[in-house]
Amino acid sequence: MFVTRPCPFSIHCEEMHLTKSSSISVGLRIWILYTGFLSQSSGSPNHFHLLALKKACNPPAMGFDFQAIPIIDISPLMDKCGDPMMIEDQGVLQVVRELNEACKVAGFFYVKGHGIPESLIQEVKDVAREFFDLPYEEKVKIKLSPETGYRGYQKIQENITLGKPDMHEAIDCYRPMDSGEYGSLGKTMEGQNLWPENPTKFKSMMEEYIGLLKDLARKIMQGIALALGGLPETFEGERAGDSFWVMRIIGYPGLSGTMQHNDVGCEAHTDYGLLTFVNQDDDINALQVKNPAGEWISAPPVPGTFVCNIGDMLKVWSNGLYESTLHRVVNNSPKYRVSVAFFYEPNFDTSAEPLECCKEKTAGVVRCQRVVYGEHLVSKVKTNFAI
Ligand SMILES: O=C(O)CCC(=O)C(=O)O
Repeated sequence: MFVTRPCPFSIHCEEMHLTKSSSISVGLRIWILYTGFLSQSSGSPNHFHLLALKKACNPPAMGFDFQAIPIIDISPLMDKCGDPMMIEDQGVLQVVRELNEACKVAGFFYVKGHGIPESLIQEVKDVAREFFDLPYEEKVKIKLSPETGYRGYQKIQENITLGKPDMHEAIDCYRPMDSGEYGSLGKTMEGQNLWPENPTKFKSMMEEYIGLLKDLARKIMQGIALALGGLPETFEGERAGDSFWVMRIIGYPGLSGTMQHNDVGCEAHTDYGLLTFVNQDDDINALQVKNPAGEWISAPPVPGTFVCNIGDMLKVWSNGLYESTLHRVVNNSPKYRVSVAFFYEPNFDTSAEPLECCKEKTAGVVRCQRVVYGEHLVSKVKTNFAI
């Protein structure tokens, strides 16, 4: 469901035309000023820190051809979230700087120090693998269809991206939606999740995981809000306080008689919402990210981390300062690969449009058009399946 992108630029944002050298020099100059300011100030009031943050995070840095995905230790942000003094903490400021840089340059980053128990991260993949190991007759008991609100199981090649069937099977889940909850806007996505009875702990484990991931995402979004020059709670309340989260539990067959080298497990796409968390098998290198030069860069598994990437709605809110980057999955390993992708999304009926603080950074130029998240999601979901 979450992966058909007939046109990756269907979110209308004007591209930036900064040259590499101009963005580096401006960025460096402000950076030096900023770090100088921080080293000289002690006990400064919050607004000075906010001003410094605004300066540090100001210049757009698009156009760098990244070759690797940065790893960010977010533990200072996790510790200080909710503390009114968080923006005075040097550790938090460092995380905010790193988030800003990663979102501008790659749209992708790994997070470590996230606080989700490693045992749960592993168990979630283990129960997913147990489910995919079941006979088809068992799996299809929770079949995805328009009648189930596009929730449930889809077999290999039922998911369509760029008009081509993907070499993966999956269970798709969304925040439950009651009948009539969002009127005609929500009709397509109404429904409750379909959980398999087997493995028996599947539902309870996934629900615990979803609860923790929502909380983690909320905290990282506070850091991203600061990086953009906003207040920590920018993405709460009407924007994403009631996130229409999505989770895909995905299995990619390994190379075999039917699977050829370079068969694509999931074609190139961007994600739709705010922030994605990929929990991937530790021993298979399959996720690839496209850099501005058009090269596919590996996002190999890094134990103890999630791979994070920003989605289309964050691109809009950031007025195109942050990129929702194309990525794809190619499993050239002989092993079956499991990944669990959690998508932290805006509220279903939220209308995303460039934030004032982001328009300031583009001299008032509006680069991205307003988009209603639910409409964007439904337009994608309706073309994602061969069912
Ligand atoms: O399996 C992965 O590593 C990524 C999956 C993905 O990109 C998606 O479902 O949107």
